[in-house]
Amino acid sequence: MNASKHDIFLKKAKEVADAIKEETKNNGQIKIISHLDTDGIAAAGIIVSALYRAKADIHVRIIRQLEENIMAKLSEESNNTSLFIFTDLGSGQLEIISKYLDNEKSNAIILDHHPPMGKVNGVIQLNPHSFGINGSYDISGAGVSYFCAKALDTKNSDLSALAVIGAIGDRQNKGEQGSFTGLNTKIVEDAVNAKILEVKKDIRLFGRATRPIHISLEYSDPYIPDITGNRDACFKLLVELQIPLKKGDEWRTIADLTTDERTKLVSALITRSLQHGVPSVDAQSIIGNVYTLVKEKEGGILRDAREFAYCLNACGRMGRAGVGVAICMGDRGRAYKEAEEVLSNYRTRLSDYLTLISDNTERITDLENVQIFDGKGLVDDRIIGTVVSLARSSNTLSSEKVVLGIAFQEDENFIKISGRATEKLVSRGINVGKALSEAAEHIGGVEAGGHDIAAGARVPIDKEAQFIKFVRKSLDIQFKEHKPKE
Ligand SMILES: [Mn+2]
Repeated sequence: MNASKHDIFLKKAKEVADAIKEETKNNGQIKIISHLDTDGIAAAGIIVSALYRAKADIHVRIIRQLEENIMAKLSEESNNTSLFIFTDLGSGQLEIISKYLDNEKSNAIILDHHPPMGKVNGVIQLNPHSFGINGSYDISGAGVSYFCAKALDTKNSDLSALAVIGAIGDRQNKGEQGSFTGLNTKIVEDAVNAKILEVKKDIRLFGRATRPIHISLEYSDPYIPDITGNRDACFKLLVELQIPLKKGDEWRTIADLTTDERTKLVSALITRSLQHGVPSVDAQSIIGNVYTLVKEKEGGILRDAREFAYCLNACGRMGRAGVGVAICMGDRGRAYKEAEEVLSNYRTRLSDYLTLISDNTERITDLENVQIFDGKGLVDDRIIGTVVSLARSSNTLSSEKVVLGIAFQEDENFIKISGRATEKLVSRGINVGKALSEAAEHIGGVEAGGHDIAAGARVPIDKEAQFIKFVRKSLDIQFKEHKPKE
């Protein structure tokens, strides 16, 4: 059953690739428009690499959201464009695209995994949802782009690792022990066969290959009681377990641990979680699949797939998406250096913002099921979602509620509202994307989109109160309908 769904999807990918090939023969300009997050940048990197190899004339634009004014501008400045390719976005904005697309002059192809909204003619769309394939977990925007690139030329199977990174960026590795499901497993297979990716079981902590062990523990995800967010406790635990923190002058990383040390650390972490009432399955999830990009520099920022994903995200959020795309295209010279700088600036900015939230608690509105942080004039709209999620790990915001972060958009006539749930809330049935979309339907001029765990909306400033009222109402109903399981 599954196989046939996949086969039909792959057949469609071939059709779409043929349409792109046809276009490259006409020597027209191809404009690629992609989303600002990890998955979007990876998706753009894949398609740009594939088209660059096919010697096409390409332009790339990375955007936060495909809003009507952006689409209007794009079509205005695209006199020579014969083809638009939208990656990791577009399916939710079919009407906007068709409204501004001049079918006489140019075609449009959408490679997306967000739920399609509406129907239009004249737009070619490759989307897992159209084939009954789950777009939240089984394939990402980068994955959809990858299958299209591979259908264009089998040589492009070396771009598979980027599709794995995109899927990690969208947190799709939610199978047992951090494994992938559905079409994503095929992509992992391709990357392993191409000898660019290695999958093994290890401690799933961030910064496995780059950060001191106690820092990896401090930033642990999954959450470990009394460890996550508590640097002193992390230090103490390692001393107790007699695990040396340094080798000579250098900090050791998780990847440096001996087998014995690893076993000791894992069992201590699991024991601690269990003692604090964490369900066994969750406690065990500290061990799982880790994905290593074997051709990248050891100890570097791109060696671990999760860190590679983090790096692309940082590039997008810091307004340096171009650096991210260059990294995806294989630039390990200038772009790599720039990415290292972007990462370090990003970390500083995040910690500054966290201080800002705890210094401005009067901007937090605490409701029964929702917490709202008003970051207008304080926090950049590209980063507000990350900041409110992070504020949970330092307990400034609640992990039991949906959090909404608000920031001004560039022109201050609009605000960005980022909604974040948690895995626990999602497993209960809470869906932030649904709440924002429902509210948007009630109020004119709002554009909303996203997933169950994370979603965003662009709201005219004078509609803020009204919009939030609807979001709250929708979430209150969800919380009532999906009571926590005992
Ligand atoms: Mn995506």
